[in-house]
Amino acid sequence: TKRIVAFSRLKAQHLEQLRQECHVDYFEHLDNTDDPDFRAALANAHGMVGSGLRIMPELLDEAPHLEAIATISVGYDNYPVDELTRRGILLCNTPDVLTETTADTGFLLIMAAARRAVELAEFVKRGDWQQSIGEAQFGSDVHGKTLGMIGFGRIGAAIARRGALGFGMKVLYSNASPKPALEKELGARRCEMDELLAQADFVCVTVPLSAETEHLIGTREFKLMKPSAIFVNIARGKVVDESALIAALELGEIHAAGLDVFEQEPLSPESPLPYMANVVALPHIGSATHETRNAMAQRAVDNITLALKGKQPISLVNQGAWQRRHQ
Ligand code: 8YV
Repeated sequence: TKRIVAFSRLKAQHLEQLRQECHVDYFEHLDNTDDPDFRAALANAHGMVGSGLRIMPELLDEAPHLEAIATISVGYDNYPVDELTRRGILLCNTPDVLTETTADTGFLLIMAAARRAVELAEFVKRGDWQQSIGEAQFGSDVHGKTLGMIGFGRIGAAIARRGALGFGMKVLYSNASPKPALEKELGARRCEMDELLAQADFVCVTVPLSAETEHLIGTREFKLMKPSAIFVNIARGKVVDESALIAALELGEIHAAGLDVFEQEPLSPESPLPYMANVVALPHIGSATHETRNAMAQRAVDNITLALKGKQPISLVNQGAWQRRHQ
């Protein structure tokens, strides 16, 4: 029987499904890969399932039998993809099942930041709602405005769909490849990122984190945005130069921000971001609903069990590793 290391909390039903096929070394809480029991399990493991741990290329030297990894996330910036492919180790992720939930979170941030929902809910909680609210509490409209999507993949498109079809928004996008079907469906227009930044009322980032997108948005980009712009990040914190974002908010170069992701997670206690009145900060809840986290775990379990049986997993990141193993 094959051996699997699982390093995230799994429901009994998922653990059970894994145990029907494999021997499972289960680490319910693991903060880093230094744990000696984890290392010992890894030395014999054929598969690995989990999320939230950074897997360094050197760690693979200690996992000589590893055939496949199933991450419980769509993003795979925590994994050394090229090194995995070189070694013929399959990397599987969980796309599609989290698209709509994550897009809901994106729209939640757009709405909350524009209408100042968190700040004003706190105002009510403090007992400060003594008379009808005035201009000092007004927000900005969302409907009919221009939504600029940086990245136009599955999640970006799902946010744009909400904006265009539900809120009559005009959609601009910057993306490596054109998306003619979405242009037709949503009336979206592809443009250079600089043009998008200058025109959008809402700038929303949905690109995956990679060497190319690290600090894609920094001082220069914030200066290009309208002073009334609302910036939303549901991708990865490192796509944005966070000190440039803080400066832009403080200087009034942009109006507000809605953030689900940060350069450091959990957020550093020193970060001023959650305390700024014009910032809505969430603790990386993009996909965090009961339904969707369940579907993600199920997908990861299906991926790893298929992979360890020598079958093509449902969502494979590195096709090159498959070719290395099976040709
Ligand atoms: C994950 C996410 O659940 O899927 C992703 O890429 O960001 C979240 O949905 C999170 O990364 C888990 O650690």
